[in-house]
Amino acid sequence: MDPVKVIEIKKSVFEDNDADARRLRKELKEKGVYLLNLMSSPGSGKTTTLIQTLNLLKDKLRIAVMEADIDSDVDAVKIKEATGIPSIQLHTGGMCHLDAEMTRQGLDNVSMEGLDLVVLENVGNLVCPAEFDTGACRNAMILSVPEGHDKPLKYPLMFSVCDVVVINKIDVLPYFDFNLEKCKEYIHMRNPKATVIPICAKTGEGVEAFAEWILQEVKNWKNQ
Ligand SMILES: Nc1nc2c(ncn2[C@@H]2O[C@H](COP(=O)(O)OP(=O)(O)OP(=O)(O)O)[C@@H](O)[C@H]2O)c(=O)[nH]1
Ligand SMILES: [Mg+2]
Ligand SMILES: [Zn+2]
Repeated sequence: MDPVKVIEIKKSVFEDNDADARRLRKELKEKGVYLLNLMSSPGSGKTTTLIQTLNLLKDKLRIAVMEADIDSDVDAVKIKEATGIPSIQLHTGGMCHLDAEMTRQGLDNVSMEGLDLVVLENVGNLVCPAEFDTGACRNAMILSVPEGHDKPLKYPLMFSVCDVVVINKIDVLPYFDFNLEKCKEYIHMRNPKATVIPICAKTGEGVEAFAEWILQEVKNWKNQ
């Protein structure tokens, strides 16, 4: 297998990230490529969830993945090996989030021709990724059971900017005092319209609902 491409992202010079993000969204619309920004704390299961989900979608959509991390290429390699989907690694030069210009630098290294969907796995962090619009069409996040059901109360912005919240690692619910109903209530306090999807990325349980959410999103967006 060819080694994955590793892109060293440079710090942005743009002052107005919101304007830049709007510009990027418009360009993506013109190209017909839907960009999904996936966020969560480190280790909540972004890469594992993507492997399961993209394996369900790869015959229906043409997909590429951008894995953002401070260092290493392990996630891009995992995606490529487990799904066969083209995947590149973005190194953020120590930055703990991506903004629109940094996302654009990544997209410049993706062959966009004929593509339907690019998934950006953002840097694992519940705080500043939520503060920077990447230019994505939608934001998704994963909260895993060991993190606790109170996270929407403590990290309000992350939950208010996400259209879908995947609750991962439901296989370990018996070992934690995680209250799924309370968690849904807290998520809806932050974002009444958020879709909540409980899954176990390890076994694939519930993952088809997330795949279906993405598929419908891409279809609706293309028809807009
Ligand atoms: N028990 C259990 N473990 C899981 C599940 N999903 C992921 N894991 C494990 O959680 C760990 C972290 O998973 P990753 O998919 O690497 O998490 P990530 O969010 O991509 O991590 P970073 O990219 O480092 O932020 C791995 O050891 C996974 O095997 C699950 O549903 N249940
Ligand atoms: Mg990962
Ligand atoms: Zn940051």
